[in-house]
Amino acid sequence: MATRKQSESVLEAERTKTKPPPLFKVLLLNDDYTPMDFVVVVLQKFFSMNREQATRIMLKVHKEGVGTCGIFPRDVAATKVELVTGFAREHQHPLACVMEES
Ligand code: TYC
Repeated sequence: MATRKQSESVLEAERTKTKPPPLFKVLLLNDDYTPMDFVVVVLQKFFSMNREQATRIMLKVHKEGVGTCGIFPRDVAATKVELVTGFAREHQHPLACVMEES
């Protein structure tokens, strides 16, 4: 039978080991073919941005090669990457959307 002290130290050991779940950045990469207007639509549709925010991020990606659309838990980020990639391919655009641990 564990004493109160013993069970408290087990609880403490478990609690101090617990890490917050990792977060992932969803990134858009530049390419020479995807129309600017299409990228703006993607940012509005999948990342809840207004037209001004979406245009700012699109231009950043266009000029710098990469830009962050948002930061999410793993499963949310993975779903966004799939939905954006599917939407781009449906419209025959090569737009690349990836995730990385942040
Ligand atoms: N470079 C593209 C063009 O000139 C626009 C673009 C922006 C493409 C952002 C992809 O993630 C991207 N039409």
